[in-house]
Amino acid sequence: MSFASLYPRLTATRRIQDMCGTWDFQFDPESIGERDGWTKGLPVPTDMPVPASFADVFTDKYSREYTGDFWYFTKLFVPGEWNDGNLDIRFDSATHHATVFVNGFKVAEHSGGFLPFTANINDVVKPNAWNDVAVKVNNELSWQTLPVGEVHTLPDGTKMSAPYFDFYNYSGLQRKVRLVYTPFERIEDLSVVSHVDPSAKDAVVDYAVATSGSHDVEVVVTDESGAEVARATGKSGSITIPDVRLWQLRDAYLYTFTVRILGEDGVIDEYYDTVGVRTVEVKDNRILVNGRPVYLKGFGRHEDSNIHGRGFDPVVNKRDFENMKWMGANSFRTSHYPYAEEQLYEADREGFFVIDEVAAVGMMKSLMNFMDAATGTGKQKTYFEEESVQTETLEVHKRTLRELVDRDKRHASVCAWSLLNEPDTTVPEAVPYFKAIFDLVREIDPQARPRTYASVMMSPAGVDKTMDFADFIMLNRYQGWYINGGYPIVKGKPMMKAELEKWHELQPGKPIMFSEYGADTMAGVHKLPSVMWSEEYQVEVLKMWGEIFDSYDWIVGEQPWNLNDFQTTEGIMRVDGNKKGLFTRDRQPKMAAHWLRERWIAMPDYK
Ligand code: GCB
Repeated sequence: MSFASLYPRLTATRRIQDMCGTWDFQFDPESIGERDGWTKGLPVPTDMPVPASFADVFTDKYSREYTGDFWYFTKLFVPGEWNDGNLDIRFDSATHHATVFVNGFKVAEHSGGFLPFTANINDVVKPNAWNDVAVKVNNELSWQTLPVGEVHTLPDGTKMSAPYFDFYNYSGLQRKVRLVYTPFERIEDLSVVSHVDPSAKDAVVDYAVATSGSHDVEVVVTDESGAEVARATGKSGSITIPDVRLWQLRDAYLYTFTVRILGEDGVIDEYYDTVGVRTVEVKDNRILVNGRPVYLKGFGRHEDSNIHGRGFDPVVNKRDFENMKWMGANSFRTSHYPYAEEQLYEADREGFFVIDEVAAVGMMKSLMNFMDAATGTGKQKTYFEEESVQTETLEVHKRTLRELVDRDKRHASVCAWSLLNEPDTTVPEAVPYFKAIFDLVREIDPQARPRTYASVMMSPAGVDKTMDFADFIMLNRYQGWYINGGYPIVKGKPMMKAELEKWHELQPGKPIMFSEYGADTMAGVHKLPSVMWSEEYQVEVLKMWGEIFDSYDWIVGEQPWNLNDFQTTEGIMRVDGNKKGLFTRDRQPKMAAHWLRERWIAMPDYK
């Protein structure tokens, strides 16, 4: 539990000052910035928008591919009347490692590029004056970073990123930065757990509040019209919501929980968040929301767009939701890292089932390192056998999972956790590692949501050693593309069905869903008869998968790869990025989107 996990809110007692905009920016390839006083200002800065990834705003290769330390700098005016409380700078993320300095003093350090952290500046701030804010960021990948990768050095000494994953290593201050003022005695955490009895009119929500002081709290629940429906006092307890309206798939309803610390002279601190009342569980080959079996239709996605890179863009985000709704989708996976909180709030409001994935991607032999594969250097490396993975990486993974659950645990849309994407689960060394992270998530998630991981094709049923830990099975499979692509596609269906039946036999009672399948498709390429990369072929591949899914009633969802085309590291397998999108990178539908839309519109959200 940390204060950073509370999304910044303006309330009767809290203030927010937006720090987004144009910052100074400079690369620091020799890592001399700290020694040379860059914390007080950058020697030769260029302008850089925040939030944004830095890569695609530049026109030269060196800058786009830059790997190493780089600095952001801005001046922050801090209102003097805020000196009677806490002042924290809240970074919604900094990718991948950040050290924050205010007026030359180091105030925070954080690793992990997709989760928030705060820097308390009380001891160093100059009130009613301009303050120096410098952030040293580093985007190097290693076996101890999530996501996993390496740094290669070119003959001239320039570093480059070698990701073990198939998306561009965008980095920088890619989400919002804000100054947050809160009272000294403040609300630091809120968790909620719903209990739904489908035959009852009321629902009970257990809550727990953490504060930094000893005063008591009250919790007031209001409905969407703003009318009070329930209240309670005490830092933990149960609230009964009469005539409850549940949060349902694609039919969301959100209550607001307002928490107040009550002092002798009135309210000391106030915070609110939206809460959807719903349960989620796995039972008898089904995923149940409020006791009803769901069928997941949706996508693997990326936070990725032209020029912005992975910089949060509310306009692109809105369009993605509109496209998903147009498709008849009801779900998505945050492949392959935690998404901006704004996305989860939108999913809460729209009633989307989110599988929330941590950035544990690339835990795999480098045969699947797309960079190495593309350049033909495929070195055979293992992962879980390494001692440093079992110690250091495991600790990083656990800390990141704690931060993820802390941040996302209240969201009704967050219905399941994905703890890894495509790890090598063929080796016995994966087993203790999996046990440690799966046990941890069960222990720290108050809602005990189902846990899973995205299984890779090289770890099929019978070879995989870790599926016992997953509450439901999630498969990434590429029959019709990486296997049996083109004319031999006819072999794909029987092979996949044989594997599926084996999973069903080995893991009876566990629902199975597909979190990836698809085909690279160049928008505008049409071929009769179809060939790989044509729009016709993408339809053919999706049709084959539809027939597979419709053969078994224990298949509970389909999420093709990917909602949109997206940027990757350059290489012989990628034409300016991955083209498996149902939509182009500028968010227009390919032919297959129309076909899939017809299929999905006809399928109900609940089975
Ligand atoms: C996968 C990965 C995903 C890739 C995809 C592909 O299995 O999980 O990150 O982009 O395959 O298109 O190769």
